[in-house]
Amino acid sequence: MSLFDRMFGGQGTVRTNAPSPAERHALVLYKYDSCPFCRRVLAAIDRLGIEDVEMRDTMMDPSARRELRDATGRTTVPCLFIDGQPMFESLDIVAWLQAYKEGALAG
Ligand SMILES: N[C@@H](CCC(=O)N[C@@H](CS)C(=O)NCC(=O)O)C(=O)O
Repeated sequence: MSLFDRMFGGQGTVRTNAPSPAERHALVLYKYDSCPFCRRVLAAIDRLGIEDVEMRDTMMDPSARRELRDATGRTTVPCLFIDGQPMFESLDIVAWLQAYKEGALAG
């Protein structure tokens, strides 16, 4: 493997926001169950067998909703915090989880 590959993650590609297979990430999902976009993310978590996601329900728990608003200025769900950084958009979240799982399996 070249020095470039060792520094930047292989195959000459600079990887910035890609999930790292070697690390576990702290994952916290803000959601509520009747939200169809949340259900898309929950189904992906289930299908992928990802177990280490802390769930915060913004419908059942007003303090979770406040936390989300205070941290991001928004109350939109789903929102996945990855090591403290919020990611909105269910399709982006599903794509990230998929890549995380593939990395975790490969690593
Ligand atoms: N395009 C977004 C849509 C998210 C969305 O519209 N979520 C609704 C619940 S179904 C929501 O949180 N609405 C309340 C708000 O934006 O404060 C996604 O795919 O995640």
